[in-house]
Amino acid sequence: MLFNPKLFKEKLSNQLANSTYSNVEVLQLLARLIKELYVHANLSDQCSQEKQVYYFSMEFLPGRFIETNLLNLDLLDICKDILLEYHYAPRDVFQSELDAALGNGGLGRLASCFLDSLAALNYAGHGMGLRYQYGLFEQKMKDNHQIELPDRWLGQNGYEWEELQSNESVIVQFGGRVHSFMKNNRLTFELIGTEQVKASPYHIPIFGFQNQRINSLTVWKAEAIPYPPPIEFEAFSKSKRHAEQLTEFLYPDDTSYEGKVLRLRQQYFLVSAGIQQILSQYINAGHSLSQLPEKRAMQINDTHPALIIPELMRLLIDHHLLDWEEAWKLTTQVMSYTNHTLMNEALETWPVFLLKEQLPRIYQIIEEINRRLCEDVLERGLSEGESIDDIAIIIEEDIHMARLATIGSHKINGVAKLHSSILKNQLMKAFSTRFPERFTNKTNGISHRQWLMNANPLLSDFISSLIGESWKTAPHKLESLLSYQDDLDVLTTLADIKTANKNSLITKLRTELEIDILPTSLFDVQIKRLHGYKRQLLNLLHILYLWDLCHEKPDALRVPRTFIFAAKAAPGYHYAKRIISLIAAVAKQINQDKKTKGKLGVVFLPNYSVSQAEWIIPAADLSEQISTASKEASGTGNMKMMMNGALTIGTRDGANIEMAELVSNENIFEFGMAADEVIAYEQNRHYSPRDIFNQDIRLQKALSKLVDGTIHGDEVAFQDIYYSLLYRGDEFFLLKDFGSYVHTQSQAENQYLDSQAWQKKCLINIAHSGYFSSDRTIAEYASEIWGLT
Ligand code: Z16
Repeated sequence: MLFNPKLFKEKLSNQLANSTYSNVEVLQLLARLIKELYVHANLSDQCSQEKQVYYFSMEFLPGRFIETNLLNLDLLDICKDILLEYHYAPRDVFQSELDAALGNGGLGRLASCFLDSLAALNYAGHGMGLRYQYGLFEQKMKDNHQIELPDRWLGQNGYEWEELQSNESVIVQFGGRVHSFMKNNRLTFELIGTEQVKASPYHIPIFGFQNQRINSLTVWKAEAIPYPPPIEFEAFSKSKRHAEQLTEFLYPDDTSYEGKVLRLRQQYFLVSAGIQQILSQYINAGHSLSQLPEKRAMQINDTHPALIIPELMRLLIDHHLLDWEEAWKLTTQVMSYTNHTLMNEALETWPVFLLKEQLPRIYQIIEEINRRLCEDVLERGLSEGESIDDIAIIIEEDIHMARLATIGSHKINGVAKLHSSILKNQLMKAFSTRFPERFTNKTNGISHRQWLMNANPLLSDFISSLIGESWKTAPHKLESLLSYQDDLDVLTTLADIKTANKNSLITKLRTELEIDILPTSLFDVQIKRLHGYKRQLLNLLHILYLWDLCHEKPDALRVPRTFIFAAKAAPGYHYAKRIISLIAAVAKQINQDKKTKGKLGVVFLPNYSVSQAEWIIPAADLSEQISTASKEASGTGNMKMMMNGALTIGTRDGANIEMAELVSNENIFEFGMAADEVIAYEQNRHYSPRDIFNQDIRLQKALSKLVDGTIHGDEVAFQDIYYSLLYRGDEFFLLKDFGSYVHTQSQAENQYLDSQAWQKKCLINIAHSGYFSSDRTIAEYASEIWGLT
């Protein structure tokens, strides 16, 4: 028995008894003990026969590990007791851990929830990512503007959870040229004159929930290869800088694509390092390559790691001397690809010249994949209305990465039913008609351990007091809560827990940010990346409308409300930053207004992060999920708030649709156009925001505030935003959905007045949220994509 809580207890007590420490020091002590007693003690257990899954992702967004790890190792209560015994406040110790923010938003956080569930379900499933020296920028607000500062998450004394595995370093090659020649009657390819970069893996342990499983998240760091002496310092420091640049920064873009060389190099660095390590470990274990698909599976998280397909082909053909057909068969059987967006501006394409220059052999292989695909398609014939340009990977001078990922994978999935269906029937139509069996849906999920047990202990304990603990490993059992939906005591306790969580948030905001929130107000929450399609601006238009209403009829607002926003904008996304400024400006203005004080409040919380979300989500009453239908592939914040007893106001988009199916329409506030209506408007171009504006006095009043000096005291302050809606086509249909949004908001308000009815809806939502546990999602990937048992 290698897991030994007794030893942990003893060592921790001894250490704490011997001297006094700062909170960070205690945190580091805890991490050291966990690594020593659990990870190192179990290293001998590594050469297992079970199938290994690797989740390749340019982003992981774990936030803090301390509580997750203690919970999973069943040390949380023991640890808290010991800390208290030695006069340390557990919360302060835990909060001294810096968030690991190696991701932008939903995609990276999903990857982290998946790692948690893989371990909890006792699968051998690991993450492969990059060890960015700086994570997602830190956001500060200055004069209502977003300022970006570097995120130094590694801290001054190093990151407590990682461990360098220097014996597993590999070399990644860029540039150079391909030398081809005949050797033993075989056409052979060799790269010469390349730039070589050393890739060093750092392992972060991922513990299963009280089941003895330890998986890993491996993050790769780029380093220069030391020159053999005598060192030419000038040349070496230049190549050192060039190499280290590779893993310096996370690109701060979310759902958008920038064709930058450094990003391409990052992507190749990840997949080449990762697959080299996996293959050499596989071969050292004595396995035969022909069995690779039975023993290994790799998931491509969005197209960012799609170069793993030609990279595996390269290794199999050039290094292991397989012929093309064999190599292709193994590659496609091992690989599968998840698509996370259909938005045009996010679909990656790389210019041919860049690949030729940076990765000449990889380019050759892609060209050959494309040649074979097109040849095959033309041989079998195109169907009516189809052109080869709907299928080819290389069109003119661009390489279409989603197509490469699709043709190189045995399964392709979207992340919610609606999204998968549009993926299959529209974006990838030409592929799905030829390979229908490859297309599937895997609706996203979230770790209920992270987002309910850890983030909301009050609710979690209350649930256990009602239905026992089995929901922790079988989250669908939350459904047994349904039998309490008319139990007044239960509903009252639910309301009390919400109030307690709201008060904790209030206290935190007051002490840390000097922000004051009305405790008795409805907390109306929109927390996510700032993006046009997510429509934070629609939320704001509703706020402006209510503000007006309050002035005209002082008792019109029957429920006091606090609107809570948190969002980072990509530094280069000018429009998104303008919306942040507008929200901040409106917040300032409304909060100063004596006439609406006590009725209406707006806060913009700077520096949104996983750990901030853990505070906000348990305190939310109303969850804003208001994307333009068809644009939000899934959403996962929607699931987190549902699980924590908030009601959703949302469009029929992404996973909202499946939430509504589960709880039925009276327990969710749906509004707005459906996806097919949006798509029809986009195609027929008949949408006229001006017509809607002209007919709706509420919109006229709300929008005029952007330009009449009400906000900012400056006539032209937000004219650009005003213009984007009225004269630049209102790309995301805000005006179109405004009426229905306002109407549905007022229904939500009515409902909130009846606390019991509201809490009943919350309970029904919590009860059905088990479906959105990532344990369910991972179980589906495991059986239908990865072939795990
Ligand atoms: C991202 O976070 C998402 C998609 C994408 O192409 C790139 C990034 Cl960085 C998000 C989707 O927008 C969201 O709807 C989805 O829930 C999430 O990925 C996880 O699938």
